Amino acid sequence: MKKLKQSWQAIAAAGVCSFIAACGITPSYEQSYSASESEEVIIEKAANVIPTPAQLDHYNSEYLAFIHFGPNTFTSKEWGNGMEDPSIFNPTNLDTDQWCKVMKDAGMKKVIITVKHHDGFVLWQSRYTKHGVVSTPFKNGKGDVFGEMVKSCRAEGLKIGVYLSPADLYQIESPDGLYGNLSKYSERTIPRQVPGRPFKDKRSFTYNVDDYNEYYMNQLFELLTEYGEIHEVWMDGAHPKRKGGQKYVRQDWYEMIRILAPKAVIFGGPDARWVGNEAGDTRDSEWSVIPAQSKMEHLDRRAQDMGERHKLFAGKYDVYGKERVADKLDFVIAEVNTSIRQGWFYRDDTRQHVRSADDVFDIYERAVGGNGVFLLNIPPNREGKFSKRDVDVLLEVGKRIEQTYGTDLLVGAKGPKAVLDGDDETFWQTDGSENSFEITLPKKQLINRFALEEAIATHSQRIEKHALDAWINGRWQEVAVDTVVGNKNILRFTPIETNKFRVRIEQGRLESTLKAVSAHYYKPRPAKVLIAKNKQGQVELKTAQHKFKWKHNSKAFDSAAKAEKTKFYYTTDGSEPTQNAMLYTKPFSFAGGMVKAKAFINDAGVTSSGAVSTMQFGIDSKSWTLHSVSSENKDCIEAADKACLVKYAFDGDPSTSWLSKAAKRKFAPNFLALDLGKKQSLSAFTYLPRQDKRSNDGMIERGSIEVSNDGKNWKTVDTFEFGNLINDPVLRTHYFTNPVATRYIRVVSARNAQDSKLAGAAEIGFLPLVN
Ligand code: FUL
Repeated sequence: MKKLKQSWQAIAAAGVCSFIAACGITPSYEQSYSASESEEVIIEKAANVIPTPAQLDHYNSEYLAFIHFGPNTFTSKEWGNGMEDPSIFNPTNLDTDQWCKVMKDAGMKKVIITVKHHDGFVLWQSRYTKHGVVSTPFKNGKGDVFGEMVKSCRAEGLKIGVYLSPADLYQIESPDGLYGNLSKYSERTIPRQVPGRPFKDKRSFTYNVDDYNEYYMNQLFELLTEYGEIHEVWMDGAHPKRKGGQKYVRQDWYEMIRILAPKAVIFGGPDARWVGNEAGDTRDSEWSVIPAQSKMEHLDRRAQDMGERHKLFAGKYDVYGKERVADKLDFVIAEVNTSIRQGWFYRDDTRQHVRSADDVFDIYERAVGGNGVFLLNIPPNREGKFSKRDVDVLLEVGKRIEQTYGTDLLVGAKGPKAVLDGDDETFWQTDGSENSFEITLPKKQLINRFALEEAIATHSQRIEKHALDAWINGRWQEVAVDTVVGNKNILRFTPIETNKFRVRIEQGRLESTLKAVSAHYYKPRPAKVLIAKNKQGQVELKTAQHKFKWKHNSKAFDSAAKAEKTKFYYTTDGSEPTQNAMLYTKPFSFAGGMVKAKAFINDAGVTSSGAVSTMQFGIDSKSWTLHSVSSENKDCIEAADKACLVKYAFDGDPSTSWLSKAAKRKFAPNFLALDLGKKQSLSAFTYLPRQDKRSNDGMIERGSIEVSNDGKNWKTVDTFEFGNLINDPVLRTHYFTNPVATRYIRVVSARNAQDSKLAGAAEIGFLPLVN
């Protein structure tokens, strides 16, 4: 076996020809290419796309905090409309010291804040708009939320990023708004000088821009020059609305950012990308080297296989299901972004679901240990603080990260020095014949996590398949098989006791490298309880399965899991389940309402409990009948099973959905009316948008609820609004202002996401009024 110990400076000095199969292709931040090149050349190029220093730093940040704060915090909306009165923004006790201390203690390294969300409201004292903190009672209009946060976080050593939404509803909706105002492009100086507000930074730029692009760049200038080093600029791709064919001069934005914030990565641009969902899901194989386009408008990728060989060979990439031709291979890091709460903004401290520590830790391991970074949103409350529920989870996760990954159980082990010396510049490399190595620990250890890191800084991401064996009962046994590694891959498995590991690289692009490996132990906790209705309509409690990506093949590994004596306790009155609550023995009938459940394990007299699971069940839809519907798209060709029929909106199956035809007139909107069988008392309307991702049509963003006692005369009792349905198509709940008692109920759509003419639903439901 050939073991290399090379620093990357040495490689540069030696020239790359000795390290890659063919000469001519040198490691670079991007490689131009086309599908007409041979597969061999394409793979060689892909294996030589490396991250920039800013991207490496981004990877090292690993666990990032996201802060969504603004008018929506005070209106409980996911998306504002830009016309909110700024005076509603009034945090009574803004405490950014608390945010930053908690984030630091939680193990986070960088924080990104919505200095401007889609509503256009700005959290700093911008020279270029009054729609922001300057027009609020907060500190008599003199406050600077961003400035305060920067100060607090610098004190904790946290890096800073800004979310500056390109979409801007205030600039769209207000009469003198700049967004899509059809202004002429002309040479303009950035920043535009404003009397009485000189800049300390005397640099300036000239760009050919229209009013809105100038506005956006002026604000970038303020943010990137007046608050110290900025490490990330976050450009969200969502657009609740567009106007006037507004285009963005993205390449100019990027150019200016590179100059003003050379250490920053640009999200939604050349450096970092959305993982493709907001639920904390991760890909099985996350490739950072992907086909791209030099003049890319916006990087928005949901395809699961975007970096796989066949995608590279095809020379194409998908944007919302549409194929574009690639002209380069680029290194773009996946950011797994999700919220600790249901929704991105704070709504309340009673109903809004907060993720458990188990859940957050699980996402952390899949994201950071899946060649990505983890961006977790914590929305401050109306006081301007993190609520206790969020703080408790964050600190618990921080503790678990430290306990698990703060100790490397391979310390003192024997094996290739390059992977054990903690030196980022040394690495082990396959040499074509010997593709594995062994590690011997000083003594047997209990281990259930094994982390591997490729030398991406010099050798890109190359491993396509690898496996881990452990010496158990006198022979090698495979404990994990996985695909890519990249920056870091964490293999998770049921605890094993061993003193010897073997790492095997099964497949790679050219010769693959590893610069570090480490082993860890995560104390197993009682599993999460899954609460769901079975086919008979009864509530069933089950143990949620860990999302381990591989299947081990040794029965011996199961014994620990089997020894777990797990019992489920549950409540239906909203209280926290304890061992005095109801003991689950078999599926039970339930008329609707809230079920909370928790697993308890009694092991040798010691009791441990898992996270609380909560499930809201609506009233039973079995006795409902369709009263009327505006239209159903019977010819729908999107699914062979005609998944567009109206019955699918209340069949209990989230994978099928109703899709209407286009509404004919504004005043004849799409609707769906139900006969609930008998008069029922309801507290909320629940809406699950289509889940199939084939198109964004048919998601009801705004609408009303009408009721009737005779099925003929209807009365509007409430209106609802759901933002961000396309990117986050999870179940939404609208609690009625006043409880509703009715037999007939009608859901009327007033606006569908992206102004689609079609309404639709995967599931419509109603929560019962529980006294
Ligand atoms: C989405 C936005 O529309 C949400 O409001 C949120 O900011 C999320 C991070 O990105 O696309």
